[in-house]
Amino acid sequence: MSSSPSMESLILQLHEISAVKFGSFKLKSGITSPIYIDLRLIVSFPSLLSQISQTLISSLPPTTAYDVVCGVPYTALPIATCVSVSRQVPMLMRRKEIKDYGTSKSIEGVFVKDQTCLIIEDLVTSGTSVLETAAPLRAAGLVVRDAVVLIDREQGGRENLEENGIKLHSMFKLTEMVRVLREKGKVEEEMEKTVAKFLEENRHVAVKAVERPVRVKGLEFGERAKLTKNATGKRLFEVMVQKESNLCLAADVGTAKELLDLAEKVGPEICMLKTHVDILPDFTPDFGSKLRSIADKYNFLIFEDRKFADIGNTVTMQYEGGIFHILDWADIVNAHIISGPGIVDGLKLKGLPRGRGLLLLAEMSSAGNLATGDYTAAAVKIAEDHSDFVIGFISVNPASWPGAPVNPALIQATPGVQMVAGGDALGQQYNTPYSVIYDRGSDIIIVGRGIIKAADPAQAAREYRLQGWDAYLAKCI
Ligand code: S5P
Repeated sequence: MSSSPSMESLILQLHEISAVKFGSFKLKSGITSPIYIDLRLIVSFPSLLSQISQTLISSLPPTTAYDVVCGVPYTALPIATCVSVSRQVPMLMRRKEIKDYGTSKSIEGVFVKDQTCLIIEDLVTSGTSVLETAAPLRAAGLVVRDAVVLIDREQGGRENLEENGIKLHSMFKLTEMVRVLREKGKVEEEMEKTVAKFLEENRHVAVKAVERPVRVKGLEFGERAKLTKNATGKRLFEVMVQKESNLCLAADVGTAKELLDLAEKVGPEICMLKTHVDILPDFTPDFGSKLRSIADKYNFLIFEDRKFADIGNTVTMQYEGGIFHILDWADIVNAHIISGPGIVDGLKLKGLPRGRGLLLLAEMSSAGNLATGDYTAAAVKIAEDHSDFVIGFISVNPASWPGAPVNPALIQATPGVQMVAGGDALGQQYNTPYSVIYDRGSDIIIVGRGIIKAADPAQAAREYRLQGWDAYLAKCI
């Protein structure tokens, strides 16, 4: 196959400015590559940047329809900007880090739900960065069907994106680029062969490492429901299957009224709603029964994130009494194990006769937390010893625990989930739904601000539910 003169000229110019180098380079993945491409340099060559942008957009099939464009941060941002300006197509920007102040938006720019967004990228290897940009765009209600890229490294990105409903269009493939450079006398035939061999040997390495780790087939939730000894644990598994949802909403809003409104909106998408009842200034004794009737209507469980941490005798009183009467309305509560197994005995005394369940905090999502190693192992031991009442764990990476996966009767629920990995200003650390469920071996994603702060929380919840459920299904195959 021969390349057009304009394409050849672009390839030669990229080589000329040293955006393409040959030798021996250690990549981020740890692999040593004979070719290195650094397209960040093109911002220093405005005429080349402009040519690339024009050629890139012209290389799309004429039938490709889009209302807005979005570049994958950061290298493709100037390319997307040039496309936007020259074609007069509005652009959106995806934040790599979500701010914890102001609007907390992950997408900047003006758009309308159901508009189609074209993703622009410089280089595709596994396709992960395109997917990381597509996820928040889709969560915001945009349609993403196509991505256009300058260079396809032919290492599985095309197939990976296809699986996620995105068609990849590339200006040229890595092998074409090297062939042109060899034909023009810029590289030796020997190097062309070395690159071809490297590509052959590493064709799907990136996808395997990033997206599809080899793993043992997971047991389905329906099967696991039969293994659990606790009625609430069993019900949670069953609700997940009935609603095809492994999404728990962390309803950390300002008032009880807002919380009940949100529960009405998001109810159809979730298997569980998590409260922090002590943050609600307008709490009234009928809060529990109001939330319960919404939970019954939409078939989800209520989890009060009380994080009990005291001695057994004290927690019995905290669970049952005070202003909140948590025992009366929460199906599930959770506890730290810092005080030892007595805390579980105390909570069980009150909770088990009412059919309630308990989650133990085996790990935490915040940076620098101390719930690691032996502490996590102790939580597993306590859970096993009380599996009539303990239904599972708050965890972060249960796939990494010694002897993982632990008892399949126990449920793993993981906070610190957003469409884009990152964190907030106060130490919270986020992973994506896919990595939490598929790579880290959890069952339930707990999502707060990713949904609450979205322009349309119901739509965002739907998107999280679909992603969480897809990842669960992938694990069962
Ligand atoms: O380790 C933890 C345990 C919990 S339960 N880290 C957490 O973030 N949580 C809770 O999950 C936290 O209290 C909050 O209610 C939710 C995460 O909210 P987000 O807004 O960061 O998604």
